[in-house]
Amino acid sequence: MDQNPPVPTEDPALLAAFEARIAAGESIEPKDWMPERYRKQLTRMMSQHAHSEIVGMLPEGNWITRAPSLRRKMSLIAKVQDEAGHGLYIYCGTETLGVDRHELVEALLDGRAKYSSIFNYPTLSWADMGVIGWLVDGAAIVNQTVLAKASYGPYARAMVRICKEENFHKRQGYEICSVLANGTPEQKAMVQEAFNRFWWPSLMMFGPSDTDSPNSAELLKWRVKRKTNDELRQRFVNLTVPQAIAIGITVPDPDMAFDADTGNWEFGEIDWSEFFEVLKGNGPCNRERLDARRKAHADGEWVRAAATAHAEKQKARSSTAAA
Ligand code: BYC
Repeated sequence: MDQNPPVPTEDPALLAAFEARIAAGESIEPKDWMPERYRKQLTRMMSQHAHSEIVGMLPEGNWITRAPSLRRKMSLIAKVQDEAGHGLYIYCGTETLGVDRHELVEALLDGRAKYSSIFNYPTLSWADMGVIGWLVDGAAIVNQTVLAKASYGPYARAMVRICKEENFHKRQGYEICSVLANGTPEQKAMVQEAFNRFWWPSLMMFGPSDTDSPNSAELLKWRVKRKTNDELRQRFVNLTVPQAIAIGITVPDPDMAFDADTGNWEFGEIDWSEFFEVLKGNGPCNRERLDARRKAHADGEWVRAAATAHAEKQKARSSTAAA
């Protein structure tokens, strides 16, 4: 892991008191003093997380009109709607750090902000809806259950609520996969093919390996992160491989093997060049995702204008009444 980047000059007494609170396991709340660097790191991480929830609606939204039954359609609509709720909830969380949500959205739309790499992959078959719920929400749960113990109170509390919903998402995804895996040979092949496409990108969701993660040391020191990227990735693999075996899915990794000494499912080398290409904007759907968000934002302009006009009218009315 890299050395911590230099912390901007802060009042040493305030900094020491802050670090003592963190060490004592106390929760940091919006009105508490915090180092600028802590505020910056949280803003970065929480805004990326909020963007991921919003962009994450697109791959699954793509299948709402093609869900194979009313029941499947209802749960997919509910899931996509939940993701919107998570995004809005986390944007509210970032506002407690004193940032303007509109600036964050601008940064997403003009391509300056990051969002999770996983949402730059296409959804090619109905089985992808099952695999996303199982693997992507499954990975999110592993990551976010630990973030629910993060030192920043509003973020930690958001994670508690979000994880409850993610658990439902994961179950509905695994159930779709289990039904397909026990279905016709074509259905079984479809779910295996979807799993093959999403397996490695799901492992990449946890971020670069610990030796290449510039932010981890600082985030761990301030107990925003409580586990490293590699620790969480390994936990996800250990949980998921037995689930795959249970429904007859093969993990597309010839190096996958159980190590009885460590209790870990050891896995092969991740193609980090693919990950960094996706981060640079060169994934299969990066351009399409941003275009879709820009269009949605432009289409919503009249709603924002109407809401602003309504708020101004209300304000004018109440000041006339007060006069
Ligand atoms: N994708 O120093 P590192 C969901 C970036 S949505 C893109 O290890 P850190 C769902 C990283 O930002 C779930 N970028 O960073 C929604 C950094 O770049 P910057 C989304 C990535 O912060 C709909 C650089 O690489 N979850 O559940 O210590 C449907 C170096 O990385 C990724 C969250 O956002 C990536 N995968 O650790 C279904 C969780 N990985 O910012 C499901 C909150 C790394 O320095 N975030 N980068 O330019 C986190 O837990 C952490 O930020 C990460 C990265 C583990 C992602």
